[in-house]
Amino acid sequence: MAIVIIRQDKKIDLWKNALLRANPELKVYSYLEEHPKEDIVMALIWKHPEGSLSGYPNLKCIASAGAGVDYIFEDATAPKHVPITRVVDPYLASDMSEHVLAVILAHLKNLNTYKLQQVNNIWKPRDYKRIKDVTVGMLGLGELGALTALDLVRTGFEVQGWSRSKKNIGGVNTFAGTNELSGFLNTTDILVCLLPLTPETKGFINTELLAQLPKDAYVINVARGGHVVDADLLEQLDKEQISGACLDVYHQEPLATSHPFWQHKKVHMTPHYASVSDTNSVIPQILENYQNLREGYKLLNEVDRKKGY
Ligand code: NDP
Ligand code: OXD
Repeated sequence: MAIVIIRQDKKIDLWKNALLRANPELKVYSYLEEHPKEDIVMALIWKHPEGSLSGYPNLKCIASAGAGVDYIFEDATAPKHVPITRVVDPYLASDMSEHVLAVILAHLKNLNTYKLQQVNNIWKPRDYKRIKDVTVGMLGLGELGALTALDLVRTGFEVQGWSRSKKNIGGVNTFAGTNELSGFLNTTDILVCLLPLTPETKGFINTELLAQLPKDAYVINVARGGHVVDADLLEQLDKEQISGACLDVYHQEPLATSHPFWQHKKVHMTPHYASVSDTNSVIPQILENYQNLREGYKLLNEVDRKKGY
């Protein structure tokens, strides 16, 4: 039994060393080195090259090293019968919550606008908003959305959330399903997207959705670039229906330098780093699943292939 790590960033050694520190007996390979493919039962992957998951006849688990699994479903050559697992980790959730809070406060206190003014030598005080007067609406109340919502409640915001199935989260006004979407959007001042990217949620943040938000609403997308129809968002920003957007994720990453988001005064960008799997914190669940494979037990954090998340 062995694990192969497949990812295109420079973190293969980081993950390999962390696995071996936790259990020096493990057989762990980088997909870039010579390795016995028939020994591999687990592929620990992040944004693998398309096609790289085929050719492992005994693969029993595709373990995403992050929360998102959309990139696995996008690879038509990835084996369809092998269970997929995702990361569920307290730091992944709390890092996201801290990022969202930082973005919201920067918006309420005009920090991005002041930075723009500063580089242009402009002294111009601007009205600011108070936390208690703002309603934040979370699209998605899963592992990350639910904690972010709770933290925002604790900070003093009015918080509401929308998901596929109805939730009961202390202090959060919850909405579910298509029928309750308009009511949720109409009362949301700051929209935060933490949905998984699936065929149902692709292009979800479009003209029709943005038009249902109150005028001057602010949009934060920390989920996937594919949730947003870029041209629609740009149009609603230019029409002043939307007052600004903070984006961490894009259709193409890194985003092409010619993309209008880069130069847009109302778009604030971060480079898909809102929340990143902490290797040491995540390794125990990977090893537990490796053990589960060995003993034939149920896998932790298995993705529902029908739902796509
Ligand atoms: P989860 O799978 O735990 O939660 C997803 C939530 O979205 C659930 O509440 C689910 O509803 C809801 N949902 C899914 N589909 C629909 C739909 N069609 N209509 C309504 N609600 C829907 O995901 P996480 O919270 O762990 O993560 C969310 C996403 O965040 C990840 O998929 C990833 O893309 C992104 N991410 C981004 C990071 C970054 O650094 N920018 C870091 C980590 C993750 P229900 O509960 O009813 O099923
Ligand atoms: C994730 C991410 O899905 O980092 O974990 O985007």
